[in-house]
Amino acid sequence: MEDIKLKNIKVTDKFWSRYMKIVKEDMIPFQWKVLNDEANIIIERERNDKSIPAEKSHAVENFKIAAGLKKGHHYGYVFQDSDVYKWLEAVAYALTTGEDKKLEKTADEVINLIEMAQEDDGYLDTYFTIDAKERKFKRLLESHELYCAGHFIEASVAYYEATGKDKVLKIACKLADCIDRNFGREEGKIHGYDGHEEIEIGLTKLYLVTKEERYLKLGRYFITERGKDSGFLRKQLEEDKNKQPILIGMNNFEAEYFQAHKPIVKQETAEGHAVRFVYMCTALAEVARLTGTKEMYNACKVLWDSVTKKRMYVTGGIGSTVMGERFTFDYDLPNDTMYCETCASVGLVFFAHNMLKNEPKGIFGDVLERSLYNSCISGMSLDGKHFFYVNPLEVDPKASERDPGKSHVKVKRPAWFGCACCPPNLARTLTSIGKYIYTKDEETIYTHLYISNESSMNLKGEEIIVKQETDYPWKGNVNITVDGKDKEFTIALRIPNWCNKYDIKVNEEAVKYDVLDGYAYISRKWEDSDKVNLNLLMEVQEIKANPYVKDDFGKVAIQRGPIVYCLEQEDNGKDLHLIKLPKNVQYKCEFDSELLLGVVKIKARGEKFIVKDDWGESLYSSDDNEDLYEEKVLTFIPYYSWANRNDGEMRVWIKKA
Ligand code: FUB
Ligand code: ZN
Repeated sequence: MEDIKLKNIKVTDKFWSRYMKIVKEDMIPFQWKVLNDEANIIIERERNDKSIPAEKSHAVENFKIAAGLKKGHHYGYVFQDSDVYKWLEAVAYALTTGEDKKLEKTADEVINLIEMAQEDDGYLDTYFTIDAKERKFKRLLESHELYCAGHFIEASVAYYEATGKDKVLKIACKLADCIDRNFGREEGKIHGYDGHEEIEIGLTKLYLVTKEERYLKLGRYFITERGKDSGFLRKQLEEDKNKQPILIGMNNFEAEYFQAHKPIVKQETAEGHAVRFVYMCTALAEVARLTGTKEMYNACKVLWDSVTKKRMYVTGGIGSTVMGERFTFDYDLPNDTMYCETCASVGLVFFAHNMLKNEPKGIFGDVLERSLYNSCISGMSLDGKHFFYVNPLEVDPKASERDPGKSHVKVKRPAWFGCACCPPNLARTLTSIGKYIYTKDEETIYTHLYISNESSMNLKGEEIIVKQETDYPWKGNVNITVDGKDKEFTIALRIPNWCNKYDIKVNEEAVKYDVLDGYAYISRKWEDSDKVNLNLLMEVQEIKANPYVKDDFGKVAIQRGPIVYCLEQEDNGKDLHLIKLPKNVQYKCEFDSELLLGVVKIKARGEKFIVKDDWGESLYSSDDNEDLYEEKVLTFIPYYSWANRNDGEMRVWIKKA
């Protein structure tokens, strides 16, 4: 199974084209200014922690210093370089789908700068080149050297594929060769791995574009090496004569935090830092596919189940606590202290996508869709200039302001963060949204996402044009036109798990199809302009969580199609915790073009608890008078669109009678 190349997919979708446009026209130029410290914005700390470097980004300046063009010291996190790399990757995808000479020139200049910052032996990392040459590869628990390298390699592959210019790829190969010389099983090399997975993803992509087996071997090495010696990361720190930490606080974490507590193929639960975990799984799934290693793919399935069946929020967010931005334990999904980092949702999308390349199963496509439409895009304001690092499911502005344990739960999206991993991560995902729509093998075109597009794909040596038109995510109608060239092949359509009733027609007529693992397979001889019509019934659904999710017991989340909804104070007044949905509540849906750039809002007659005057000043009472509720018309809005008006309370899980 393989991807369709991004350049062969033209997204024409109303919903996603707006995102792609806003990223290209607003977010990318804005982020470029921020990386150059020219944006005139306030950079916020992601939580109340004075040690977070937030005076400026300095990311481009770091490269200029490393390149010898400027004098000074490195500033920012040790992984600040990755902000530039993710920006470059987003630019590459934006250029793949539309020419922009000015943007390309800026990107070329950045690549020249990166080339100048690269050391003669291929080493590339501005922090170490500027301020800590003698500490290279000596503190991998904290250093993020291979993490940054992985991001650069990903960007370079994307830029090469977008423009055909190979300079960036040469820099990437030189860097990968440097890593290859330094790491591996051979005598004299470091027998170890990075504290933050990412290089593995980069290497699989570099292998695919260069066909150089060494890169796949190295990616596989990092995967098999992780956790073999679970003490590696710590031992390295102890052996380092210079005890000065590079990233304060990192060395408090145990091996499990870095998914290094046992070999990956032996790991059975989603543990540690959530972004690290999903990046690891993304690479694991891809190496499993590329090398045909069953043991690796089986491990992927076990880890997939752990994260999606026991540790994932209804929004597709992951990471239950701010303490280490990590997983905790099964069914521990608090709504108001959670983490749900935007990068973690983006990483879950990558993991799901790579699982789909191994095996087309609805469970992967469903999570891909859930995460994308909810906790990924909630990471960005509708104007594309403000971002969430953390995506809460319940917010009370008072608590965010006064409770030190909730300082990470922002009410408003900041313009930028001291740790700016999320905004450019989202940018690169949104500009490449097209690549998540399909995969294909020799016989079958799999449609995982319903997004209007025109694509061409090679099947059995023939160029097949597929055109998809839909009003998703607001309506469940999907029309697919296939120029089938009289070929026999199969089109597989994902039937989302939220859909209880659907209908498939070809050329207006009922057709025979088989359903397997969440996909409807239509096999036939396809002629030019054949039309497939899929109609997915999109109803409002009350979603319940497993009863062991303590925070959601007795509550429901409202979902319609792929979109999870929430209540905001702006529409429903404050004290959202007093609101209850009665039994047999009726929901009414209406597309409101004026609201939040056009959304389907959901109205319902709910109830609000009446706080009687006789409560007076008392905090507790033994009064057993009957509780009284008043009727209240509720307005639900899509979760992704919250916090785009006035500050206020928000909640996803609502009490249900
Ligand atoms: O450590 C690099 C990135 O910064 C992680 O992926 C994010 O969670 C943030 O901590
Ligand atoms: Zn992030």
